[in-house]
Amino acid sequence: MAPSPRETSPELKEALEDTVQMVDKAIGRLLPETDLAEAQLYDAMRYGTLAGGKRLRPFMVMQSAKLFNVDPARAKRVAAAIELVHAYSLIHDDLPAMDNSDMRRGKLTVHRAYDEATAILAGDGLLTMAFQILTEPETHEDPYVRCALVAALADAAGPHGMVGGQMLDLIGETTEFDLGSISRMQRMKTGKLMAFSCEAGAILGKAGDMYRRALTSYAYDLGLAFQVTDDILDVEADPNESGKPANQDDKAGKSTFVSTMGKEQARQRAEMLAEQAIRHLHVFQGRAKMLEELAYYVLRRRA
Ligand code: GRG
Repeated sequence: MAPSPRETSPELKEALEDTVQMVDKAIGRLLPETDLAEAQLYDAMRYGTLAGGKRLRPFMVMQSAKLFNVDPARAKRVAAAIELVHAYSLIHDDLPAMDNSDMRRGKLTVHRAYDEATAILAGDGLLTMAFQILTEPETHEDPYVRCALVAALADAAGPHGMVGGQMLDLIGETTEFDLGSISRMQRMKTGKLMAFSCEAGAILGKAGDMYRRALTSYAYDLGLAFQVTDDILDVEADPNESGKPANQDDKAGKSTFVSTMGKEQARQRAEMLAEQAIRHLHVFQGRAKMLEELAYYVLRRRA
């Protein structure tokens, strides 16, 4: 019997596992153990990036790159760079000045395992390294492509994207947000980096606008479905599964999709967004099966 789209197919499971291994290997190579005097910085960077994490964004890069026959060695570098940016965002998000979290991925957060200053520097180091990777000729022989990758990552991670979204998230602790404001905040905070992850393959493959737009539209809908699911998980997750405490949003006084529309409607909204995300991929005429399945996978996730 063919697996229902509500179950993870063996192909997706294998592809996700392969991505985890590939990213761990790539980051291990980028951040080797060292006995330099500043070794603590590298240890904290390794601690914050290795062992744990679903590697969803690298998966999006690898899958979108495949659609345009991009050399996987190049795609891997971009995938690793995006994961470094993602890891930096989590390390800084966990800091006392932000979410003040002790646990992430079932282990102590970087500032609790090391100290606050080291966590700030580890995040800074990861963000900076990501851009360095994109500028290197091994990422793409065409400097125009490298430049386009740098510009798109800066847009996704900076004030127009993740950093701006994080500011709105903090403002949301003291201001009531309506559904439109929550959606905009999440689009910037998590959607933009996912959109870049999907678009990266198209940039590397010098694909046309129609394909780039299809991939970013897919990612924005998937990103929102992911975030609505995150809000549901926050109220019902078992900390043993999710690796972090439950009800953090409510404790921080944040308006979420669940607090504004209720759990059932939020669940329906997530399903609707996942289906909408998949429709954007129709331009690939069935060649983007793994990305299609990923849209349902984010709804089922427990961590
Ligand atoms: C501090 C600049 C700065 C930005 C932080 C992305 C972000 C902005 C904060 C993350 C906080 C958070 C828990 C958001 C909910 C959605 C989210 C991004 C969850 C973590 O992403 P996953 O599930 O994580 O892909 P793993 O652990 O699998 O890598």
